[in-house]
Amino acid sequence: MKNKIQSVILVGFAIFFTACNSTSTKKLDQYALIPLPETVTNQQGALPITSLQTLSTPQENSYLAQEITAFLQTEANLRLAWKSQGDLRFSLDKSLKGSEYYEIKIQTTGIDVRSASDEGLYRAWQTLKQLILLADDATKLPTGLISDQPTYSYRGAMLDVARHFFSISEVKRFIDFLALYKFNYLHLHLSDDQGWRIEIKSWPQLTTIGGQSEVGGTTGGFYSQKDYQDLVAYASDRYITIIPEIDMPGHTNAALNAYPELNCDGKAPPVHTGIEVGFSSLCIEKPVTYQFVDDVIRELADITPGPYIHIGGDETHATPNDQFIAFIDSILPKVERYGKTPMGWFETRASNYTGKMVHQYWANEGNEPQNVKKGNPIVMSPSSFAYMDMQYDSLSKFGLHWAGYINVRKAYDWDPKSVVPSLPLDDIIGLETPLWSETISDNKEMDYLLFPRLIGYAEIAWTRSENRAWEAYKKRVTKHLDWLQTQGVIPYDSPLLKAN
Ligand code: TNX
Repeated sequence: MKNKIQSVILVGFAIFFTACNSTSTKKLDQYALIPLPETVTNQQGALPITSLQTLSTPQENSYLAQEITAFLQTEANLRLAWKSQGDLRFSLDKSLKGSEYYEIKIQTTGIDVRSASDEGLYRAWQTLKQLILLADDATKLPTGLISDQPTYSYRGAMLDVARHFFSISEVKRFIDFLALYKFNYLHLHLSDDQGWRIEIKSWPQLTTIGGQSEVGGTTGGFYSQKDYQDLVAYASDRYITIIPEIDMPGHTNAALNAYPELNCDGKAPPVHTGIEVGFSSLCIEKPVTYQFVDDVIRELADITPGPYIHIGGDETHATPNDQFIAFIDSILPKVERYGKTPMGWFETRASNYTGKMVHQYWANEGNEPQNVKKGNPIVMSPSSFAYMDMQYDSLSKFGLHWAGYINVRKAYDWDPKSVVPSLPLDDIIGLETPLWSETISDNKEMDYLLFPRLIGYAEIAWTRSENRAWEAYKKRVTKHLDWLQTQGVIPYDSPLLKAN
């Protein structure tokens, strides 16, 4: 009997301790944050979430304040009132270095977030958001300090809305994910052989005719300039800059179909709904081509507040090389004339343009052209590591595999500065992960290619390479996938995340 009582007491203690442990707040450095911050320091104690009653931000009615208020109401049932010295305080501190550097101090009485810029405060808020979303016990937060900053100033993703059209709301949903993972550029591939997606008022048939088609023969679509500006503003609230791309002189069948005069023979080629590339070219010799390019760049620059316009320039197999160089040399100054910095795929690196431009590396390895201009910034999108449209493996439902398969580990285990050692590494400003859309046409199909890989690219772009390790990342990304599934995302189910 005595023994029985003893064991009941022992079991009771065991249950009590397990219960305590499971409700005790996990330490700050045990949270599955992605991208992993530069430093996380634990302190004793916890902050009860309900003690957050008031919020302060540099501007009372900013988008930041609205996002915080709405999020905390939905996720934690808190109704924060704005106050100049709130319990949750976001403040600008010009003594801090680096434009996106931020510090978060969680104390038992409140939270202090500081950065030299509004952008830094927004990135910090994404970290806090993740702490709340990933908490085991959502009633409190562990105390401690986080200080953080990005490795790269350019952390981009690209969406091809030309092969298949994606609606404004589909793109906004994509932007929401980019924001949560601290991306700061969204490159929109707005034109290709299969469709032209942005209204150009001086050349209306680009969209009334060129916007109607897409891969597979289904109906495409296009953004009015107003739609596009709405998207730009939505991204800009989240400190994401939109980079519009008009791909030239190749990848132009939709424009050539809409305006026969842009063809050397004056005849419109048929609509293209397949996925072959490299057969179309604007007519390099005709003056009307340059009028067309000028109008397109001018209208695009007018509705694009960001610094860059991407002029494409890839895979121009239908344009003789000397003509290609002549064309690129003559259009890059137009971008500059309309107040923007040109960006181009790596083929444009052979241009004689002497101004500043950004080159986007994409080839498998070393397609460094002769006559290279060093010193211009490079964005890394190596196709065999960074292309989200590559299949994970031979069984993948969507995607292509011309650059090989990219499983979740391969997508994570590379570094922009070591993947192509022959490049001038100091010129590399970051990475961009493109999502070409030959094989996908809506959010659901897109999610399969995006997740989990997008999350890994976010970490490569932000977190220092010495702080990144696959085994630890694997555990963290699993938590994110659990959360994403509660948001309706069906990610690709990677066997690599199950293996020990
Ligand atoms: C190559 S990469 C392309 C695109 C295709 C993509 C498909 C590059 C600059 N051009 O036109 O959509 O492959 O993976």
